[in-house]
Amino acid sequence: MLKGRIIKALSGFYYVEHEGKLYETRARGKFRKTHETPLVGDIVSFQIENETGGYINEIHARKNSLMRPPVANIDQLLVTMSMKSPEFNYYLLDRFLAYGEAHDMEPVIVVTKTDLGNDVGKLEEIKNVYEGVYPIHFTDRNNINENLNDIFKDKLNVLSGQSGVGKSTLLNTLVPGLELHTAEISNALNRGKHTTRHVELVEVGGGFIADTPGFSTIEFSEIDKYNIKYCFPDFNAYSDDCKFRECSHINEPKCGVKSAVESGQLAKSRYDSYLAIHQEIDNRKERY
Ligand SMILES: Nc1nc2c(ncn2[C@@H]2O[C@H](COP(=O)(O)OP(=O)(O)O)[C@@H](O)[C@H]2O)c(=O)[nH]1
Ligand SMILES: [Mg+2]
Ligand SMILES: [Zn+2]
Repeated sequence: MLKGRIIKALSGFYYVEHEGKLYETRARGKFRKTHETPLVGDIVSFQIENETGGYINEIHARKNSLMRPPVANIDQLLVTMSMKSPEFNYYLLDRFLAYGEAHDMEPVIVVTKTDLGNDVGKLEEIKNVYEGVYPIHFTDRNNINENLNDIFKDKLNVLSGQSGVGKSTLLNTLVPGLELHTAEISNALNRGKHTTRHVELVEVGGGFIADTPGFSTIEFSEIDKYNIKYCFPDFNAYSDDCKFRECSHINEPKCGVKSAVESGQLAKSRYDSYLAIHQEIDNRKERY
C-alpha cells in the first residue's frame, strides 16, 4: 500500500501524489457506507491495480477541512485585505484571522492594492496592530512583494478575504498560467457551485495552494463563545493578569486584557472585533 496526498479531484477520480508521481485513483465502495468523501489535501493510503487505476483504501485523520472550497489539511490561511477599494476593514480582517485560528490554520496577512493611495500613516497603523502577532505582507499586482514567494514552502495554503480585494488577481500573478476569473460577475456566478467545481492544488514556492477563487464568507459555527478568546493570540500576553481564570474579558473586574486596551498596549480594534464575534456567537446560540 502506498501513501500520498490527493492534489486533484475530478468526476469521481482522485489524483494522488506519491514520491513525485501522480496516480489516478478511485475511492473504495466502503466509503459510501461511512459517508466519507475524499477531499483534495487528504493524506491517503492507496493501492495500484494497474498503470491507470488505483484505489484509495484509507483516508488518514484530518487536521481540518473546509467545504467551500473542499480542501483538507490546510496549513496556512492567506487572509487578504486591500488598502483601498474596498476600504481596509479591521473587523473583517480579524474575522478571517480568528477563523483560521479556530480551524488550526496558521494565518498570514496579505495586504493588497498598496498602489492605491499613498497613505503612509495608515500603513504604519496597520503594521502596529498586527506585526508581532501575524506575518504581514504588503503588495500590489504590478509589484509583487518578493517575500511572498517564501511563505508557501512545504505548506498547503488557501486564500481567503472579502470579495474584490484581489484574491484571484494575486493567485494569477503568483501562478502564471492559472487564469482565474477576476471580474466580480464571475464571482457571483460561481457562488454555490464550489462543491461541484473541481479543485486542484497547484505548486507555488515549494508548497501548494488551492486554485479556487478563495472564500469570502465565514461563519463561526464550530466554536463557542467561551473559546473564541483563544482565537486572539495577542490577548494571551495580558490574560495572565486577569483576576478570574475563566475571564471572558468582557464584564469581569480586574481584567488584564481590558487594562491593556485602556493603556494602548493592545489595539482597540482587536478588542472590538473580539466583542463583536463573541456577540455573534452568543446570538446564534440563543436561536436554537
Ligand atoms: N489598483 C489595483 N487594483 C487591483 C489590484 N489587484 C486587483 N485589483 C483589481 O481589483 C478588482 C478585484 O480583483 P479580484 O482579483 O477579482 O478580487 P477577488 O474578488 O478578491 O478575487 C479587479 O478589478 C482587479 O483588477 C492591485 O494590486 N491594485
Ligand atoms: Mg476572485
Ligand atoms: Zn480578562
